[in-house]
Amino acid sequence: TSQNIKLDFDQSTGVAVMHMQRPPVNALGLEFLTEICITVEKLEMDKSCRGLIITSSQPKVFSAGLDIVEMYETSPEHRGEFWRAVQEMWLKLYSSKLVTIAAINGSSPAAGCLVAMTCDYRIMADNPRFSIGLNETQLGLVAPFWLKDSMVNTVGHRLTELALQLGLLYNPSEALKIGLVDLVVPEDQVLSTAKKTITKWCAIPEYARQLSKLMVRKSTIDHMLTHREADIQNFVEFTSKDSTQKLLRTYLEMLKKRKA
Ligand code: CO8
Repeated sequence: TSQNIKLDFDQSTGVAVMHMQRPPVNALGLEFLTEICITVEKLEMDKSCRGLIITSSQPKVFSAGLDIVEMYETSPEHRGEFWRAVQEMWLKLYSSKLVTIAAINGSSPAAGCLVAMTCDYRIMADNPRFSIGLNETQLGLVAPFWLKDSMVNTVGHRLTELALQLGLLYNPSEALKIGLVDLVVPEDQVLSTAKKTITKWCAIPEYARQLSKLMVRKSTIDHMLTHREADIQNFVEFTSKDSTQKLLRTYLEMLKKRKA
């Protein structure tokens, strides 16, 4: 448990529940990303831990994605460090030997969807107001190649083509239909269903399951590692452009206004 994370670890089942609690919308800032990485690392080192459920303490939002404030009017050095942390979180979660389940109890745009897609299984609340997807292009941004790869691995090539270009956000039943989530349940049953489901996953012989997971994901992970530094440089350059900064400012203003 740290500032932005409440961790419940049940010693008897070996399952940890990570509640993201960074008000108001679990925006993934540098510090929060680091906390998530450290939490996952610690759980992996604990031999009694077998599974991790990721969920949100915030009402209506799983995670609003990257904290736009980290990219707006910050130094190139800061943005480089920030992007490395984004990559690190993806790497840690995507390659985790733990069983991971996303209990998506609210909206999950952009990097919120990224967090969900790193998991082995996704369960979403049936509230039609919630949405999930990679909406980057709608902001004028481009998802990195490894996020695109995660999407391809989840829903396939053709649907990724549509989803990424159009920046589509899906409601829960649409997300279920395309396989972006695996199960949709009533809002008050998301966590309990996740706990039931993870028990089944944890009953599979552990070593065989872990090796199988890695086998399926390895080429995607290796590809990211090969191009990691270039990806950071690309992000820093892209976010250094006046045009990108202008987009980010407009988007931040739109978010603030929307509320009023
Ligand atoms: N970063 C920072 N602040 C945010 C973010 C964010 N991503 N999202 C919302 N906020 C802030 C709002 O500005 C608002 O602030 P304030 O209280 O000061 O006015 C506060 O959080 C609450 O927001 P809302 O009133 O909008 O809350 P709602 O409950 O009505 O809605 C949503 C929640 C649906 C999550 C909504 O806030 C939303 O749609 N947010 C934006 C989501 C989004 O588009 N995120 C994309 C981020 S970019 C990303 O993750 C990946 C980029 C990778 C490519 C980069 C290559 C260059």
